[in-house]
Amino acid sequence: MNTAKQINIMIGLMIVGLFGTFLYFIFDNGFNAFGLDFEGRQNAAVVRQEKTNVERGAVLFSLNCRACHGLTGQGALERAGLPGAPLNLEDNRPPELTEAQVKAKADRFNGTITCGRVGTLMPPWSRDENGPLNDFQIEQLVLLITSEFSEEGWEHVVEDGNHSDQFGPRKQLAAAVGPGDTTIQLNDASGLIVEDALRIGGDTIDEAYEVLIILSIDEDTGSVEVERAAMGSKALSHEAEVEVYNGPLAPPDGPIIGAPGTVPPCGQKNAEPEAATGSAAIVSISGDVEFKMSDNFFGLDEAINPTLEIAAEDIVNFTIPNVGTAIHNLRFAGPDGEYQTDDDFVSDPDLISGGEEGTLEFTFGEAATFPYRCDFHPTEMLGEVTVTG
Ligand code: HEC
Ligand SMILES: [Cu+2]
Repeated sequence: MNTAKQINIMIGLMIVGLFGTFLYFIFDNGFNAFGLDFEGRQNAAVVRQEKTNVERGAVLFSLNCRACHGLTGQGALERAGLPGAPLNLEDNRPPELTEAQVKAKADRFNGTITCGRVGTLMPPWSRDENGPLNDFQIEQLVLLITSEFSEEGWEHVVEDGNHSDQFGPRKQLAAAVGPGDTTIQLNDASGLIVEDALRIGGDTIDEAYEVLIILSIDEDTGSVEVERAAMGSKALSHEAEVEVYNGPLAPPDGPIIGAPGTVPPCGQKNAEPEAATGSAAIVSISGDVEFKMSDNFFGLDEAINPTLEIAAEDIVNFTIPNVGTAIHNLRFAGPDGEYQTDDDFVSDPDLISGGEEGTLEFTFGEAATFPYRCDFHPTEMLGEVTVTG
């Protein structure tokens, strides 16, 4: 072998070696160029870790948070009267949010879960505040809400919840149920308890469910007398053989965190005493009106939750800034006096986060009186509008 050949072989081996190192580098770090996107070994590990944490957050949520925030994490959007804020929202995660926005939300949610929220039912969860969860578990819950894998996480919440709400042995409807029926027929009515709640439907996030309260049980025939459309749910039709679940738990009705006279956690400001001063005020409005939403009341100049007076045919253009931190909205029941019906007037958007602003154009042709409210705080943020003829 002559020297020239040896040199050629050496150069060849060097090139092979360099190329191998390059391949390993890509394998380790991932590669994203020329429109190619290869997830490296390190990135894959990070992704796997995040998915695992979201999943753990889902299990924690299903154990601790469902009574107030709902079985799907959608709060009042899932069922009227649930006190917890909706958490399962596109607004709370990518791609809707940029990385910086996700970070800001995550910090705020971490603070809320750690310390609770003054003036609401949201309790403090961290060990430092005598709650049951450690910092890492709180971080996993925040990831459930704000991760790019949140959607899978919420599906996991529903699956996990359905599993734990299953009766053993499983219970099913023995016959179809119409929305007006007050007796349902089960394959097996053993083990049920009068006054407990049952749930029918809700197998997936998008499937609505109804809550029924047990009034009496006939174990021999499997027939159960029920109160329909309980706990803010609506009466639905149910097919034969669908699963009947146990629960849900009713949300507790107290204590309010940092209520006047108590010490608020984490040095939060104490709840503002109810600013009930002008609550009976009647305010005549027309044209452009700023109707503020605070935690948790509507404010128009000095008046709190005022009775609004609007002349028939007048057009009122509401600007509705949310100057609080909770989610709010504005909904007029419309002339039928019922919420969630076709003649409602609802703010656009129908869910306004803290710091954001909505609008609503209101006009109605004849004399009428009907209520308005915030869907998320229906017992605190409410009032009436009188359209004068
Ligand atoms: C006793 C009822 C209750 C329970 C249980 C509960 N929450 Fe809440 N949560 C609330 C209420 C009420 C609010 C505040 C709603 C508002 O501001 O109007 C809230 C607010 C929040 C917020 C802030 C949302 C936002 O958009 O500002 C987060 C995050 C949250 N809860 C997470 C959790 C998690 C996680 C759990 C379970 C570990 C949990 N909550 C358990 C009642 C509850
Ligand atoms: Cu509100």
